[in-house]
Amino acid sequence: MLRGMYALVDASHSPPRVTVPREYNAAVDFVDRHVAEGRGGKVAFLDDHGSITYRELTERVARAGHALRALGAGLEQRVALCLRDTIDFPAVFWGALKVGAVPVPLNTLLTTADYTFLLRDSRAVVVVVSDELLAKIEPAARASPFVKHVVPASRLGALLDAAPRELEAASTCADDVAFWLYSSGSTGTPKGALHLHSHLVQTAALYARGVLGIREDDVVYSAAKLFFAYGLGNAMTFPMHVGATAVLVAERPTPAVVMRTMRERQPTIFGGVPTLFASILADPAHDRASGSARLRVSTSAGEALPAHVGTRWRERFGSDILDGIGSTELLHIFLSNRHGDVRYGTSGKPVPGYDVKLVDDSGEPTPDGEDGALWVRGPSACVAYWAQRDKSLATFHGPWTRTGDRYVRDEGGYYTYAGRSDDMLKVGGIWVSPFEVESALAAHDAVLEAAVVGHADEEGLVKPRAFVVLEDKARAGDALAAELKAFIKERLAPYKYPRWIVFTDELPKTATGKIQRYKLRVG
Ligand code: 3UK
Repeated sequence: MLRGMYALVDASHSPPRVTVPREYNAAVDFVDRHVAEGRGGKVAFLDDHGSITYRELTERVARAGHALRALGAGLEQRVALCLRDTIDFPAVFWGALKVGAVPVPLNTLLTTADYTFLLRDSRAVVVVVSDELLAKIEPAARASPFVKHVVPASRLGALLDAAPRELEAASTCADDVAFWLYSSGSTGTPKGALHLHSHLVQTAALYARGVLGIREDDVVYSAAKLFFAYGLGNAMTFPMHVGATAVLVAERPTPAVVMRTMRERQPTIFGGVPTLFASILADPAHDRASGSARLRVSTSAGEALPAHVGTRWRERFGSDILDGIGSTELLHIFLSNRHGDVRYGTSGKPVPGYDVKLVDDSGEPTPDGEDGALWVRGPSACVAYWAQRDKSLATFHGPWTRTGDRYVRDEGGYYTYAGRSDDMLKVGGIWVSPFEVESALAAHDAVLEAAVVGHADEEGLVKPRAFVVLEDKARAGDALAAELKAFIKERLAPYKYPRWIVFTDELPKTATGKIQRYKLRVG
């Protein structure tokens, strides 16, 4: 009976042929299938505390599904996950999905104010949270009229042990909304991207198998956490599609933590972001010998990988980095470098199964060598943003998604990143809205107004730089700059703070008073 519930993937074609049955619950395909295919004894995940086989995970997922349903998470209702990377994440994510509830992973680095918005916007009825994050989540949960239960991860064990070990999957269909992922908006308001049950197998087949070439004997480690679409694919859905093993680490991925994990776990595939690759390379002691001797390929996404970082990594680590661009909206990577055809400094070529186009302002294709707006079409594009009609209309045009990125294609067909068409910044691979940082700066009583733009650091990677106009010019100086940085770190997710503060007498503005950020970007 289960047979007909799996997606069929024929990876011998380009693009791989993916057939998803109409009646389809992704948890059956990604979790239960492994036991049915005789892979039950294989380790699915290793985390800081232990490991779990596919058989044990199947049981854990079933118990989590029962427990969530008993707590009031019904069909189509949201379950928020504010979890560090441990085995609890896949257990709760798939448990929710299997009973037809909708898991919503949340960025674990945010503030109570952010969570207050996210819990209300998603109307999550259950929140599962790492104990360390409980203090930030609890006030937000209390402020939401929808949350029925907040479950600290430390209570999951007892809760799951008390639940039945077998669970019939909710009879969802391939086009049902399966999970949401939030993406930051330019005004600072996050947008919930709605993804379907069929999307996970599409990204796994087209990108992970078709381009990355993931296999059953791989050990995957992603420094990008599971709550990002990038990490979710890297360390959960991709390895789980082929029955590989994933390494999960709860700690912040500092170069030391990443190198220690490489050494101890010997991954064959590593997923990182440009800032991390650059900071690992900054220490000459970091190389293949002090890392994983089994590393065969790494991936980079989130922002463009500078060419010199790729070439230096290749020299030092004896394997390539495949830079590829993905998005929360498309779920994973749709334009990428590939094995044997790596052009550092570019995002490579379209992932077979996705179409991209570069267009000018009137929607006409731009010729090779000229930059244009990047649009993408593919079978994993989210269907809309939750309850944001205007933003959905501005982004989704029939089967096409506007990425907001500008790209140039050369005659060889390789695509090179050429900046954003809005003011949004990618910092360490994570969105930062200049508007949000400016508003937070303006809340400081010394600040009259502020403008925030991207500025390249010594590695060529963008970080926020603030131009600040003071109420009283005489206060300008290093002491106030340090105070403003600390002020932002306290009020916003810390990665959003401006790395440089420039005091200025006035900001360039249009006749209508709009800040001309582009004028501040130069120099
Ligand atoms: C930028 C890149 C240049 C680009 C993501 C892989 O980053 C991911 O999703 P987000 O929604 O951001 C999407 C935006 O980030 N970007 C991402 N990768 C690259 N720019 N080169 C790159 N290689 O502006 C894009 O529109 O946070 C990445 C897989 C899944 C993802 N969600």
